[in-house]
Amino acid sequence: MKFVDSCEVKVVAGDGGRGCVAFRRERYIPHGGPSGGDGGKGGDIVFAADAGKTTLLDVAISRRLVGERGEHGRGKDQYGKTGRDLVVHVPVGTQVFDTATNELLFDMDALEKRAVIARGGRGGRGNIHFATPYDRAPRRADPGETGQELNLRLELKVMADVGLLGFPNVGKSTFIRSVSHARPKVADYPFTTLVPHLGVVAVDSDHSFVVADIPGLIPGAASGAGLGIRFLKHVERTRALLHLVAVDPGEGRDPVKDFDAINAELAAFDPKLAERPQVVAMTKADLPDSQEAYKKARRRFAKRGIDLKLVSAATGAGVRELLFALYALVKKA
Ligand SMILES: Nc1nc2c(ncn2[C@@H]2O[C@H](COP(=O)(O)OP(=O)(O)OP(=O)(O)O)[C@@H](O)[C@H]2O)c(=O)[nH]1
Ligand SMILES: [Mg+2]
Repeated sequence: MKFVDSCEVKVVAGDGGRGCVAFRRERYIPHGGPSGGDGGKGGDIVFAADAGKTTLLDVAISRRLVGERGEHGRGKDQYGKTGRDLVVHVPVGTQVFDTATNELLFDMDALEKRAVIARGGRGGRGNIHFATPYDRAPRRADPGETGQELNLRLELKVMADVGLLGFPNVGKSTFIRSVSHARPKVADYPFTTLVPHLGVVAVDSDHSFVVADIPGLIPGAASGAGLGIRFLKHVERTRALLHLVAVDPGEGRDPVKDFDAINAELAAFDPKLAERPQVVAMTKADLPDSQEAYKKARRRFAKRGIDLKLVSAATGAGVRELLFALYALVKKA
């Protein structure tokens, strides 16, 4: 499935129906008076935040969202039917901006949230409303109001409690697979994960939090290296970050340097994000190399006041403690 997290779309709510000019014509009732009904209201454009949606793809494809017109009023006092609302399902976390002013109009930041994005026009009044003692046969009716029209930019920023950070291949996706039902692809090459994935982690039977797996970062990401920092906006709305480091045989990387490099990219993207509380853990504890490296790295992290954890998604070692530490941070924030 294609992941789209930003798009432009024009929304046009339905026009109101015309009011009607008509007169009552019945046998034995001369001068029956006006009987033109009102036009119906045009349909609204409504956005609904839907847990089942993960991409703005369908909105990006449609480009124009149009509401149904209200029916025109008719004779015999008949009012036109209201146009049906167009309900558009968008992912939770979609922000709606006015393209012209760049103003944030709506933030679909909660499940089941609904917002009327553009209002349908009111129906015009039919001539039954215009009779007066001086004019008992009015030939006047109002046209329907036009529906609201807006050019919008949609930006999806996924809503998660914890964001996963780390170099490619450190085991971010393996970790999220081991603690949730999320199924991002895992492989032994960098940039396996190409789009964000969300996983719900159950700490116990009634406490859970949401983790977002994002594509790996490398030095220079802020200026576009690797997959860049395009996906960092998806950890902007998290309360805490889980920063994973690893020592892979043959790659000659250093956990402390990796940690600093990624934090530098984070700060380049958004200094506020760099201050978000982080839990730091070394992965792949089951590999003998990791256990060796952990002892040294732990001391170096301790000097910075960081308590480096050690986990293995493969064996599950250390995972529960890590989840509790994260949950505590999420609760505190
Ligand atoms: N032995 C061992 N291998 C692991 C563990 N976690 C991950 N791996 C391996 O490390 C490799 C990379 O894992 P991924 O989960 O795809 O890494 P990632 O951080 O999501 O990588 P990108 O999506 O490319 O950024 C895979 O071959 C995994 O099998 C672990 O706990 N133990
Ligand atoms: Mg991955």
